[in-house]
Order: sequence, then C-alpha cells, then structure tokens
Amino acid sequence: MSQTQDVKAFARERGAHLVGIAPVERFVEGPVGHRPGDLLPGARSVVVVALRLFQSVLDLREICRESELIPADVLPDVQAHYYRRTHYETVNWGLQLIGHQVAYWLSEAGHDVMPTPVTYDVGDLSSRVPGYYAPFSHRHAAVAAGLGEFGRNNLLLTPKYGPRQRFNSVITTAELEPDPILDEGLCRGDECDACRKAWPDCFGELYSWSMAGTTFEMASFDGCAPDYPCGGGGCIRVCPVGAKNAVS
Ligand code: B12
Repeated sequence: MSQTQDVKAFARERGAHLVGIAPVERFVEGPVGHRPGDLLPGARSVVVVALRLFQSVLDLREICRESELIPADVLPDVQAHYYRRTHYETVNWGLQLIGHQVAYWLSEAGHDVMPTPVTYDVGDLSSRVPGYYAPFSHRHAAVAAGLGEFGRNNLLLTPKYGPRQRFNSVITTAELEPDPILDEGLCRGDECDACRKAWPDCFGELYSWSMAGTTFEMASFDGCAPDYPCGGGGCIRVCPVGAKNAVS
C-alpha cells in the first residue's frame, strides 16, 4: 500500500468516518497567514478527517418536550447542554485526538506536521478577533480534500452525511496523493431552501463564490442569530442532504 492509503487506513482505524487529502496548491486563494504553508513551512498536503453526527441528538429539541422531571423553563437549557456535551465537546475532542494521532503517525514516518485546533476559543480570545476567524478553516480544507461542497447553510455537505459531521485537519510536508475535488451539486438551492425557511433570522441574501474551480451559492450568515434559536445544530437538522444515512 502507498503511504497515502496507509495514513487513510490509520485514520479510519482510529475512528474517522471520512478522510481526504488536499494538496496545498488548492489553498492559494486562501487568506494570507492562514494557508497551509503559512502555518508549516514546506507543507505539501493536508489530511482532513471527519466524525459524523447523530440525527437523534439533532432532533432532541423537537421530541423531548414532555418531561415529568425538568421544569419547562429549564428544559431548553438542559437540551442545549445535551447537544453541547455530545455533539460539540465529545465530537470535537474525538477529532482532536484522531488528528493528533495522524500527526504522530506522519511525524514518525519522517515528515513535518502541524496539527490544528478543531474549534476556536469561545471565551475572551474569540471576541478579540473581528469576524471570529479561526487560524485554519476546516470547511475550506474539506472542499480541497474532495470530501464535500459548501451548502446554502454555510456548512460543508458531504454526499454521505450532508452537513452532519465535524472536521479536523493535519498539515504535513508529506507528498500524499490528492483526492479529486467533488462537483456533484449536493445543495438543492431554491428547490429546497430548508435552512433559510427554518431560520430566517440566521441566514440572509444569497451570494456565490468559487474555490478550487467550483462555484458555491451560499446564504449570508451573521452568526447564530441571538442566542442560538435552534439550541444548536438546527441548520444541520433540517438539511435533507444525506438525511437518509443520518440514523442514530
Ligand atoms: C467561528 C466558527 C463559528 C462561528 C461563526 C461561523 C461562521 N460561519 O463564520 C459560530 C459560533 C457562529 C459558529 C456556528 C456554527 N458552527 Co462553527 N465554526 C467556527 C470555526 C471555529 C471557524 C470558522 C471561521 O473561521 N469563521 C469565520 C468566517 C467568516 O470565515 P470563513 O467563512 O470560514 O472563511 C472566509 C475567509 O476566511 C476565507 N477563507 C478561509 N479559509 C480559506 C481557504 C481557502 C482555500 C479559501 C479560498 C478561502 C478561505 O473565505 C471565507 C469567505 O471570506 C470553525 C472551525 C474551523 N477552524 O474551521 C467551526 C465550524 C465551521 N463550525 C461548525 C459547526 C458545525 C457549527 C454549527 C452548526 C454549530 C451549532 N450551532 O450547532 C453552527 C452553524 C453555523 C453555520 N451555519 O455556518 C463546523 C462545520 C462542519 C460542517 N459540516 O461544515 C466547523 C468546521 C467546526 C468543525 N471543526 O467541524 N461557528
């Protein structure tokens, strides 16, 4: 097996549901200071891994409304905690660990590596960065690694799970075989518009932009409109792409 197949097999063994390889050339249009070579001199490839989400957790807000134990006014906070713990903290830490193990594997094979944070600092640090920019964008890396396409909901859709996954990326000097860019038109646009219809306060006007030769139509997005009206993951829940695979 080639080193590319070996590192992909290793990531899957460690639990990754999806893994793709992006060559650094696909990031040339990225913001200065945040392209792979800006973070790791001599970078040649980015390994992108994903863990999927469960539809059952995404649906919790809709179904768990008749508690005999938790007062109705407290229930939304309990549900938000449930989502945060299972589909934010746990999945993020899972991805952080898989990414780190992939980084050790590549390092032991003789390559330089740069692991990346799965998320950003939700405290004081993020409020000091205008626009919340993270040091490295996993959604763009996932496009470059052929894992998926941007949807109108600003999320990365994959053929298998739609928007129901989170990502992590490992930058490396290893020259790995790139995956082809996906161009399937996964987001159904006007035909669907489920994300904008469900959350009109979160998403606005449409605009299009291109990356790596593919054009995406997105809805303008100004953060999760006051206080996460969906309780977390609402724009993932309503997306029909990949929903048939989104079992619990
Ligand atoms: C900050 C952040 C947020 C912020 C802002 C989100 C936003 N869309 O900007 C808040 C807190 C609101 C948020 C909410 C959510 N988030 Co969030 N978030 C992030 C984080 C940490 C950074 C994203 C960022 O930098 N945003 C700032 C915006 C303005 O930048 P940008 O659009 O990414 O990039 C711009 C430029 O920087 C440039 N660019 C940047 N890099 C590159 C590279 C190339 C090659 C090019 C050409 C251009 C380019 O192009 C863009 C247009 O100008 C990422 C993790 C990560 N490190 O990638 C997760 C991430 C995007 N979030 C994620 C998720 C799941 C969510 C939520 C669903 C969580 C929830 N509430 O349940 C919501 C959904 C929001 C939505 N529909 O987009 C996932 C998305 C997974 C997926 N399937 O796509 C990510 C990737 C986390 C992860 N590790 O998986 N998030």
